[in-house]
Amino acid sequence: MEIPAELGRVLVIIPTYNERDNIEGIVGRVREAVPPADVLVVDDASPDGTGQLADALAKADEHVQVLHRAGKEGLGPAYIAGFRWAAEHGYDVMVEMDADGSHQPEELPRLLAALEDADLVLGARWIPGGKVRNWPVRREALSRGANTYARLMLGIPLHDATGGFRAFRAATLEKIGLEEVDSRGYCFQIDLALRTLREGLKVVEVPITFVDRVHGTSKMNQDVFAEAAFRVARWGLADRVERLRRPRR
Ligand SMILES: Nc1nc2c(ncn2[C@@H]2O[C@H](COP(=O)(O)OP(=O)(O)OP(=O)(O)O)[C@@H](O)[C@H]2O)c(=O)[nH]1
Ligand SMILES: [Mg+2]
Repeated sequence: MEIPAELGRVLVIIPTYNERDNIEGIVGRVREAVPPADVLVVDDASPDGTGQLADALAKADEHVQVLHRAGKEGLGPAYIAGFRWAAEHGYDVMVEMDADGSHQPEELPRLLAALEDADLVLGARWIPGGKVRNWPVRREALSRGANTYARLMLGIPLHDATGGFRAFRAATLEKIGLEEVDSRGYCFQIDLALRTLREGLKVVEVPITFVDRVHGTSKMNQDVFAEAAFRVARWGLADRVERLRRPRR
């Protein structure tokens, strides 16, 4: 499957923190799956040398670029820096993808095809056709629970708002006010999906098969979880208060 020409120039943004054993494989798979697309690795000065490995990949392939950041700030700020870089370089589509192999580059053509008729496409695990491979029952329960919580709290029709395999039109990112986003961990994903819906834009979920990481360690921790739980509650409550104050005419 090719990338629909109508979409324009596509940049696949891959944030990395200590992904030494994953970076080369994942970049190679992206290049093979969607040859016209470019890749931007956004590395937060990984102590394990991921940034230098990425530089070597960039040197060997003009479709690959690296954005080095001074230190670990979390997923959200890394993506925002990547989105800015993409806008400055004239890309029309920005894709989010993890470095650890959980998101399969071979599914990119399907995500991009769906973007022809959407403003944001979410790769979704928790819809018919979506799957997870090798995930412990505990992680699955946590992710399903978090998504149910977000759906009910925020009143949004999404089934996988926490996932990080997605494709935005550049125009979508322009409209949703990225400069106000200060979420860092998982809730960054919920935050962007919510903003897109509130702009009245079209969000489509496409089933994906999510594969647990084989190499490296997770950056998910209690702080990331608490940030998401707390912020989603705050956004949900703020929305309800707002609706009470401004009754529908
Ligand atoms: N640049 C940057 N990348 C990050 C940061 N935190 C996580 N990442 C990357 O973001 C992607 C998702 O992080 P993961 O650690 O895989 O998080 P997760 O998928 O919840 O956890 P796993 O169970 O390990 O899969 C990976 O490519 C990470 O290397 C960060 O602070 N800065
Ligand atoms: Mg992961």
